[in-house]
Amino acid sequence: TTGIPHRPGRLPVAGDLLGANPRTPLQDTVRLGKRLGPIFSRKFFDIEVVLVSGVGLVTELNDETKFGKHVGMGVENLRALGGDGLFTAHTHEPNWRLAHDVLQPAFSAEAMRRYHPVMLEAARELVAAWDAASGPVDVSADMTRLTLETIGRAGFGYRFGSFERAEPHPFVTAMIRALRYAQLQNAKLPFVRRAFAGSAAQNRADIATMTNLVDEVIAGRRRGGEESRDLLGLMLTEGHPVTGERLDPVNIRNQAITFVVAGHETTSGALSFALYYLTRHPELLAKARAEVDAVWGGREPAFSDVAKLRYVRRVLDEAMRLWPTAPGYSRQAREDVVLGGKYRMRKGDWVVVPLPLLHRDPAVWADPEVFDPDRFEPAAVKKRPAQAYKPFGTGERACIGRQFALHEAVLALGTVLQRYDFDVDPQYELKIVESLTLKPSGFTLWPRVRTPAG
Ligand code: MNH
Repeated sequence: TTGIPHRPGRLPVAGDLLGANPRTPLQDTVRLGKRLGPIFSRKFFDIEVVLVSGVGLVTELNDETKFGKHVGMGVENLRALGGDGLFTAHTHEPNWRLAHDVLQPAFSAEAMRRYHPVMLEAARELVAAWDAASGPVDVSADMTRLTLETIGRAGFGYRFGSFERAEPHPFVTAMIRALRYAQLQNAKLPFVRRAFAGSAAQNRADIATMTNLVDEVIAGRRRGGEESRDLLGLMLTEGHPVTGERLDPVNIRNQAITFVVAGHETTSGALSFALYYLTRHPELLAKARAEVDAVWGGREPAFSDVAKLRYVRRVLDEAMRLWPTAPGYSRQAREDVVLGGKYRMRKGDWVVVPLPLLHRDPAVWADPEVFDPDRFEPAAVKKRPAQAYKPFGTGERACIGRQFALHEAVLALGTVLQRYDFDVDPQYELKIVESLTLKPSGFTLWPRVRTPAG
């Protein structure tokens, strides 16, 4: 497409290869987008990707009559892992609609009520670990422990035992490598892929590690025969609400892997970023904690207490504005269209929406780099275009786990604010690792149990 800005000094064959770091494709895109504006392209050899982040253009892209989800870039590379599971399925694959309809009840308000006790249980394990800490803890690692225990128990009745392990669970180690491998398959130079992504054999082994674990969990449930209305229970026993059609065993395995991965990796990052920003802004931390003290007092929250933490929720919303941990999605034209009255797209053409840039669109957000949870006060939200903030994606392919993630995250953040003061490392500067998702790297805090008077 002509007329779309790109990095100055594009090379005839290699394109925009210079200045691209295979470890940080998203952060490179953000840096570039701040200079190039609401639509721009990046080209590597024979592939040119168009990135769209202006709110006007994104509003058009989010119109479901004109565009739909494109399984592309990182998501397509995950098909080896997720197959036709919900996240990696093409919308036209019959298993997408079938699984979506079968699993929807697992994400109802009533279902959240059932998950609340196991979410509390995981939060208690985090608290036990932090109470025992005799020095700084790795925040991203512990948030991953928390969210993995939560999805394991709420979804599958399975304990990974993350808090009893010094190292991450083997599932997590395999998953991180597999996600990074998928991300790196976008690199066009074979030696870059080899140097950064690890080998295809390692990737096969990692996928086998994850597959074997979910196969074991599923087999255990089938043997045990007990009824449960968790995710796995629904997949094994429920048919489609209208047709009665059931999920097949291969698809159930794909869904299980999908839900363990999608169900913890992004929530963990969101919690970590929220704690990063709160501990950098003591006045905001004090405000959030005052809310927890006022609403929860010294008690453990009941289900209905969680949603009452309006300010804590805004802290998470604002953290996901700056660093949405699933940092983008792709949209594909259903028919020939002209985007923004200017950019011709044929049926099937697709573009990427880099969310950190949408969430910094200067046309919408004043001082976009400033962390300010008050941006999510209802009056402020009402004044913004509806499509300006999309951390959970858009349309029928938007995140099915949104309520699950938010209940879990508000509960966990409230719990640690209620219980701890934090010693920060004043030297730390935010460093973000990318493995399709985003997380703070090397971010530590020393949690100190608050004195009762405080
Ligand atoms: Mn989730 C889809 C972000 C938590 C399960 N999720 C998406 C998409 C985004 C997203 C963005 C759309 C991607 C695309 O269009 O290609 N998800 C998040 C974030 C969090 C999150 C930022 C936490 C914070 N997600 C969760 C949790 C679960 C989950 C928790 C499960 C328990 N997400 C999914 C599934 C899909 C999805 C499944 C795919 C849904 C579909 O296409 O039908």
